[in-house]
Amino acid sequence: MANNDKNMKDAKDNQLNEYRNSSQGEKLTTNQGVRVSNTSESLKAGERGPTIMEDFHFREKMTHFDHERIPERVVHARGFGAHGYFQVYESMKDYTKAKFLQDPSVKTPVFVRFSTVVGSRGSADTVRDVRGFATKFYTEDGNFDLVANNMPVFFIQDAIKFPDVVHAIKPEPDNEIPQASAAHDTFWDWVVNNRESAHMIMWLLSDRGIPRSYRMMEGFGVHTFRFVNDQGKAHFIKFHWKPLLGVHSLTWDESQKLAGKNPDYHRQDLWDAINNGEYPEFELGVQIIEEDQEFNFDFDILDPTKIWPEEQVPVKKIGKMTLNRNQDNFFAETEQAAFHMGNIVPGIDFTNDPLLQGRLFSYLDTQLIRLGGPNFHEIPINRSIAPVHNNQRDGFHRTTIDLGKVAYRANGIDNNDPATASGQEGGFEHYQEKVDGVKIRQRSESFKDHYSQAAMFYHSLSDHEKRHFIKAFHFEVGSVKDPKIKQQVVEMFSNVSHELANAIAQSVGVQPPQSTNNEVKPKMTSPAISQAKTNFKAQTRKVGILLTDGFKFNEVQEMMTALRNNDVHVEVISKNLGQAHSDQNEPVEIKQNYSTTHSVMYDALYIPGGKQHIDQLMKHKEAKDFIKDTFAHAKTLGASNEAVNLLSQVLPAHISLAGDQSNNELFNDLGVLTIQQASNLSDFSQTFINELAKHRHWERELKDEKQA
Ligand code: HDE
Repeated sequence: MANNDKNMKDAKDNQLNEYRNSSQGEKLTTNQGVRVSNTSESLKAGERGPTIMEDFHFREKMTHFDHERIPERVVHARGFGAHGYFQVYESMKDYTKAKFLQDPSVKTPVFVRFSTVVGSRGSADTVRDVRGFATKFYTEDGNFDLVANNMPVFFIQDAIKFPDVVHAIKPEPDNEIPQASAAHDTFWDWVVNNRESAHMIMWLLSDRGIPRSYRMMEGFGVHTFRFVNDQGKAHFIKFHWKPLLGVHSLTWDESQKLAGKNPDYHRQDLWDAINNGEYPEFELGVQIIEEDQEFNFDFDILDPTKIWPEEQVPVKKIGKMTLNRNQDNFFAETEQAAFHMGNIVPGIDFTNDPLLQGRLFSYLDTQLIRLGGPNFHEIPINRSIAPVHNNQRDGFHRTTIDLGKVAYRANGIDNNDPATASGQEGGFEHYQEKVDGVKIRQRSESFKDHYSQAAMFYHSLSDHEKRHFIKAFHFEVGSVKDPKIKQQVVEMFSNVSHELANAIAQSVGVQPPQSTNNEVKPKMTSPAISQAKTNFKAQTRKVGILLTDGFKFNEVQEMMTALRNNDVHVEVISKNLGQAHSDQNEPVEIKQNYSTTHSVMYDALYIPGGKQHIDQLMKHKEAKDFIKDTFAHAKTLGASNEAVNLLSQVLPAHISLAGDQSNNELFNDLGVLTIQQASNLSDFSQTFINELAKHRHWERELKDEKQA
């Protein structure tokens, strides 16, 4: 593989191509290439007789099947991958000598695996959880793995506690309940006894825990790393991924319904977007701190339970990743992908963050059994595109055929090859940090403040985010059975906010906090924590249209054309699949019936006019449920002409509709758009698209609550 190949994307694709295998037009064979004449009847002694041992094809087929499963990852078991490429915006030479961060014309191939953490491989995508965001950069200097999450802090400060937090959050061991959920006694018992988790709990129970899409989440490297330039000068850095579509979340009710209606919601969304050519894009950002500024902050910059507030240390956007190719085979690529914190390239280096240090051990170790031995780097998805030469040999599933006799160093027979490389020749040289200390099992005093940033988080949320967050506590802590644990949660979070602690106590049936004067007053808020000021776009979102026979064709046509011109997807839904016919008998294709879809699969809903069609919809309970859920989940909802009557019937108490208005006047009440006596929908459809771009109309939740 030429090192000077500018189009590195093709380099990985070409490499994978050597392993792709299509059976189209081929004969069925055994694994030894022997053609098989019959694979549906085993070899028997007589038609009704016993199966014969000699049936080598039966034995091979069955043995392979019996061993088709490998252990799932102990965490991040459920995931989904995609290929793409990364390009730096301008040379980062002043900060790092990493080759993939030098030349804007170079496309470095990447493979990304998104995941949930707690659930097993078959669990639902939309559960409340941290999301993994692991990226393998196939650089010309070898593989660099950025193994990130969608939250910037972690539960613990020292890796030795990882088995404890994972045991606590996983299903309880006596009955393996609950699946993919933190809402149970052992987890909250662990939280109240491990208060460094306070800040991470804030992120987990916020809307960040239920993303709308993998395409709409941020990624964070969490730890403090180093960039090192070719002069050997280092800077402390933190990595960020910023999605161009903005950061958006589901509502809790929606995420629960989706878990049943479509457990594959997130993977389907990613797969479809890439297939449709709507390539998800993420900008890579870095926060940079000079080495001599290490102690200038009121938190320890090595503490993984702390963020560097973006208002204090801005995120510099240095490049962009585009995901443009779906995997060919889930098992071969997503399942066998092996990420490792130690996959690092010259120009990037570690720090003494004790969580990072422990991860350096765990990732390599975990692959040995999962992937069956030490040669998992030879699995196509894990292979570097930079040449690999060393004296490591043999082991399970070795595929490389190493030539020659020599597998040791120092050697004279082969001229001491393979030779080591100096720093100038691209050899990895560890940053020469001075380390001086006594052996000690103790945490630094500077890691002891667990509440300041948790309080900063709380006070940085917008009103609707705070409401969602408090409700998340009601569910999570309300699901805990032991009143003692619930009380301890209230006491613990009274350090963050008494308003919050009281709201939890009231809902989960325990006493308000006993402590007084313990609430931490944050020195600052960090608007970047909130999702309220993210990017808002209508593109790639999905709109449902409810139809039955007798609808007004021009209304549907106008709306569909406007949506499609804005790269919005449209699906027509009715009671039965097939076609619906307009009042002038024009046919429209029905994509989904009430059983194959649900309101939670859409970002917005539109209902056109037409008397006969609306009379029918009024009789469909499912159509009414569609409207109620669209409304309750704060989504854009549009109705034209006769459809306005349907909305007034389904949502009588909630909303001011154009029912009282007339004469083609567009009425917009918190994203519920209505118009009557309209012959032309051009303004209406444009407003519908603008409202759709807002993602949700959260103020509607307040109105809903007041009138409930
Ligand atoms: Fe992981 N983590 N982790 N983790 N992690 C794994 O490695 C571990 C942590 C993250 O898509 C495992 O290959 C320890 C932080 C992602 O394949 C395992 C500690 C962050 C993935 C492991 C942490 C992560 C993993 C399980 C505490 C965000 C999925 C399977 C020190 C920065 C990678 C595997 C994929 C997976 C260990 C904490 C992200 C067991 C010991 C912090 C995205 O090795």
